[in-house]
Amino acid sequence: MSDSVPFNFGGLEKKYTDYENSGMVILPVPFEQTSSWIEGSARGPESIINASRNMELYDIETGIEVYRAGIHTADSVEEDSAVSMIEEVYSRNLKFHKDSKFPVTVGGEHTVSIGAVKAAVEYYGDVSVLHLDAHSDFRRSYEGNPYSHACVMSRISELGADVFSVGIRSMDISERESLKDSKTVFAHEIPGSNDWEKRALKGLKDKVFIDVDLDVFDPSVIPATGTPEPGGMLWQQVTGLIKKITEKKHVVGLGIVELCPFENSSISEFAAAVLIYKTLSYVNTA
Ligand SMILES: [Mn+2]
Repeated sequence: MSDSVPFNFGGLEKKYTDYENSGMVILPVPFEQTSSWIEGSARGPESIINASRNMELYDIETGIEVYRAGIHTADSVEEDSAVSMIEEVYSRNLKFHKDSKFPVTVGGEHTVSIGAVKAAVEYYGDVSVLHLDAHSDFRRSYEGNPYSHACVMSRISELGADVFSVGIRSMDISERESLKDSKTVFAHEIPGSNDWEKRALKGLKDKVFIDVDLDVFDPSVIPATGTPEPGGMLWQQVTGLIKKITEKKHVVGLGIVELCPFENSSISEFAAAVLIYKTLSYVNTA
C-alpha cells in the first residue's frame, strides 16, 4: 500500500469523505478495558481502516460503488472509562442519525456497541438488535464489572432493544435463562439448513441494528479476535443473512467489534473491512 493513499475508510479521495456530503460515517472507537483473554482490540479500528485502503471499491454482487454516496471517517472516540466512552459513542451516533447519515461504529471491545444501540433506540424507538456473536454475552455482571464485554447484551436489553442472537456457541450456564430459544440461532443449528434465516427474519422487528462481534465467524475466516471459538459461521452465511435483512427490514446502524489484529497477518482486518463495505453496499441498494 502506497503512503499516498489517504488514511480513511476505503482510502477515498477527499471529495468522497466530507461529512456534509457523506451518506455514511465510520466511527472508530479504540476502547479496550476488560479483555478476558487475547488483548489488542484497541488496535482494531486503525487496522481495519488501514486494511480497507486495499479494497476494490466496486461490489460485484450489488453492482455499485457505494463510496460514491460518501463515506466520512470520523475522529476516534478517545475515552478511558466505559461510562464516558458509551456516552460519547451515543451522542456521536445520535448526531449521525439526526443528520441522516448511516453510522458504522468500529471497536474496540464489544462494550462500544452499547452507545450505538442507545442512540438508535432513542432516535427510532422500536429497534431490534441482530446480535452476531460466538458468545451470548448475557452475564448480568462479570468480574464485578457491569460494563465487561461479557455482559454487553444484558446492558443492551436494558435499553429496551429487542435482541435476536445468531451464531452462539459458547456460554455459561448462568446465561441460559436470559437466552430464549425463540430469540436465538445456535451455531450448531446453521449448517445444512436455511430454516435459521427464516427464524431470524421472523424474530426481528422492522428496524434493525446489526451488531457484529467478529468472533461469530469461524476462525478459518477471521482468526484475529479476542476470544476465538471453533465451529463458527462462514463468510457467505453471514453476508447472506445481512443481505436478506437489508432487503426485508430497515437497517438503522452497524457495529463491528472485537478485532484483535495479529502482528504478521492482515486477513482478519481485511475481512472486517470488506464486511463493512459490503453491508453498506447492501443497505444502499435495498
Ligand atoms: Mn464474542
